[in-house]
Amino acid sequence: MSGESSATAGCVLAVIALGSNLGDREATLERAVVALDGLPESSIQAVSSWHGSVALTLDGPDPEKPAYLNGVALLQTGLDPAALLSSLRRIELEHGRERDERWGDRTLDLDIITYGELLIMTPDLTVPHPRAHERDFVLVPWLEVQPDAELPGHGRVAELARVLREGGVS
Ligand code: A4P
Ligand code: MG
Repeated sequence: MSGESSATAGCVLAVIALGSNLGDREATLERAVVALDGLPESSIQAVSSWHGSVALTLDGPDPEKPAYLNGVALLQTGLDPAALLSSLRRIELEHGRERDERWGDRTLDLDIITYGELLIMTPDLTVPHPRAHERDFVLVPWLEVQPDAELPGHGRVAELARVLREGGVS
């Protein structure tokens, strides 16, 4: 990873959530991190460990489905949000992602959780990710790499994770 010494790294910190529940999940996630680090004007600043989680489907958690590995990466980038999203979709496709069913099983899912402090609401992109605040598989790995993180519009990530852990509604 090129880290802060990268001469081409941009100035916005984007929080990227990674998930996989098909194939060699860990290898796919590790390769995705390398691909993220190789994007133009971008460098990975930190990567969480991989956390196992029960598949969340449109009908709720489903332990019969293949389990996920999830994690979070901090990416410093000069790409604008639309360019970053299309880069993520390309990396997903390069790792065997097929889109047939919403919240269906996938080799790789890459979501933009935050892009600096920016609020975005276009047909293609909602940032911050509208479901991040209620997902322990996003919040817990995010805290690992950024203990003082804030989710714009929702507050401190540590507090959101605590509420989820204690079974409350955030
Ligand atoms: N899109 C809008 N905003 C964003 C954003 N912030 N980041 C659009 C990335 N994409 C964003 O996503 C559909 C469209 O969302 C994209 O084309 C993009 O234009 P998709 O990846 O094609 O489909 P999806 O992931 O099935 O849909 P969605 O609604 O994004 O799903 P979620 O909410 O990301 O949930 N269970 C576990 N345990 N772990 C998981 O990681 N992930 C999901 C997907 C479901 N269950 C899970 C997990
Ligand atoms: Mg997605």
